[in-house]
Amino acid sequence: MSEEKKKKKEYNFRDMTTCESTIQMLQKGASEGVETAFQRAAEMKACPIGADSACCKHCFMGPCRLNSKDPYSKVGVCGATIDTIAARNFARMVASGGASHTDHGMTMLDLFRDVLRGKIQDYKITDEVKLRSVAESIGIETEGKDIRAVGEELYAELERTYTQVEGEIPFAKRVPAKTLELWRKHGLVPRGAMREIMEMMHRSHMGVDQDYENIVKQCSRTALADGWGGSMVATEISDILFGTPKPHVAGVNMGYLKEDQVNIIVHGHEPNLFESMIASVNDPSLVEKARAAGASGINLLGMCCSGAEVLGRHGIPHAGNFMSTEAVIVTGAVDAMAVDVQCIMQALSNLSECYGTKFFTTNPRARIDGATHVEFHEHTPRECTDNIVGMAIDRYQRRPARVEIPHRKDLGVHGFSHEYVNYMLGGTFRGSYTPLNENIINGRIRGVAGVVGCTNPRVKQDYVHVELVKELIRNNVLVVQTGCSQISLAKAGLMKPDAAVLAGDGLREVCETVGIPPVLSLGSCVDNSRILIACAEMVRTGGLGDSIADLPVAGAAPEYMSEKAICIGQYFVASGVYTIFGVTFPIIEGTKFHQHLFEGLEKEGFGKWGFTTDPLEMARLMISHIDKKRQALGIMGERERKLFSMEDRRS
Ligand code: NFS
Ligand code: SF4
Repeated sequence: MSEEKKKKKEYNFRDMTTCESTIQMLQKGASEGVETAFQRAAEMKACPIGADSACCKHCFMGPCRLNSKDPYSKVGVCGATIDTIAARNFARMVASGGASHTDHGMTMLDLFRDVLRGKIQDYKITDEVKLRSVAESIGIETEGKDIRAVGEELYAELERTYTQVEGEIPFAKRVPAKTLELWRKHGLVPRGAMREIMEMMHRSHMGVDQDYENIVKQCSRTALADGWGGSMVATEISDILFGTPKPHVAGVNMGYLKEDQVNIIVHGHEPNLFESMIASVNDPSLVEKARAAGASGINLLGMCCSGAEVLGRHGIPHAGNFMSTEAVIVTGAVDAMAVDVQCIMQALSNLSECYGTKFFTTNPRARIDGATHVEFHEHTPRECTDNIVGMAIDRYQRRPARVEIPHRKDLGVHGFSHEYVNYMLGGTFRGSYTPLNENIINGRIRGVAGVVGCTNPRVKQDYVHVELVKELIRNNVLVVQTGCSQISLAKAGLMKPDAAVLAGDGLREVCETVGIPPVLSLGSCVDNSRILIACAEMVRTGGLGDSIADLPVAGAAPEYMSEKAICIGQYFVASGVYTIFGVTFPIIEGTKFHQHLFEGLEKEGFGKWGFTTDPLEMARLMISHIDKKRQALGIMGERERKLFSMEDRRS
């Protein structure tokens, strides 16, 4: 299409997103001749063979592509079948997604070690109680030892999560016995993540593992090294260093940008950058500098996952999820955007230039053409973040005239954690999951659903997340959330306690008694590990079966886009959870590989994968699964039988 035609093409942004602020900015952007991923996705038809995962470029006898319509009619030059090709492609997504989370976790662990040893002064151990409890959870004796000694032992143990050549990773000790036994039987208990990811890459090389079931085993082992390994380390160490989140009211949406202040957005995943930025924007000399430049202050906001972490930990406002990261630049009000790793669209660099926003990369792993690179070092973090604040102040003074800030601000409760769930239901002295389990057993709460993951321009932003969650809570399913999905629901107002009116009677009663919203915000995507811990705790508490696979729970990533999401899905499935994805699934329905992921694994005692793009169908599948588990546990009361009828509810 010619440039001319492209500019004239009109889009109905209301079909692309339900986020009012994003619509407003897409309209502004269109009138100014800039485009975002929404328009690019409309122009870039997804490759149908790639979408089906029916192509292979693992060697140069190919690349080979099979026939999506008749997948068994052809094989690759080497003879690889559709099952091998799709399983190997899937394996590499798991390896890449798992590598991202585990590398992030390792950065946190490096930081923890150097803080412990006094080599880093700008960060400290904030939550000693958590440090001790994490240590105890993996069998470290803490009685009578000082915090540094416990910390050193914890560090040495957790390092094994990545590096150990043989043996089980430390957090395997947190896995319910029956689930662990199943993993052992199938040879799935992870060694160090480095080894698992290496083996996964090896096995998916040309001419190595060509048995889809065997490939899936290593997919599970690699993914478990993320969920119960790298991601769990990222969460636990971040809590120890920066504080375990506690619920508090905090704001989400672009309305938190301030016309008369220097606006700085941190977008990415690793909380160390963000924590240092918090210190910088509160530095009196920098605040004074901003005032001298005519601003009334410095305003810091988060986006994506590190934003979700500081939203939960410190109540720093969050500007929006993944599909709003470009739209927010279009406000013209962002003086600086600092990014680190993961989910940073390359287009942000050019777009920032269009609006005069200063765009900074900070991590040696992630440079972007056109961005200003100010490298972040944990030993001297303020050098990076002070520098960025200074340049943001300069830009404030030269802000373009056409600034437009959407008004919308959405308050909600954020910062739930496994520790807090324990406390809120049981109280300080009898903290436990017993009340949660009891409410599940008596049917007030039908089950628990994790709704997580990205937003994706191939589906209407936020829409699937919100409709799915509304349907779940209406059916008394308590919803826990992480990542970009929780930002979708925060914008929809479901993280306010009064959203309990949207819940079914039973869930509503529990929420009103405890004073919580029916949708709990748990943090970033690595914080999906909080959901694993909660599942393990529910099993340990008793009455809901012996393994995670027995629990009346289900998971979904209805608008996912990243390989990290695939890895998360695989570790939930391997842990025993039915996990449904939306948008698209890289597989051909009806192939043996498909049957294995979507049915076979469950027969072996694991969870299983599901797929649908329709939020109500997704809710229905999750609820029937929850009911199937309730039935097996013998806790299917009259209440559920009645609620189960969708016909009833419709009439
Ligand atoms: Ni999760 Fe975080 Fe968002 Fe998706 Fe990206 S920010 S790690 S991958 S897009 S939820
Ligand atoms: Fe083709 Fe086989 Fe090479 Fe893949 S590994 S590109 S299927 S020849």
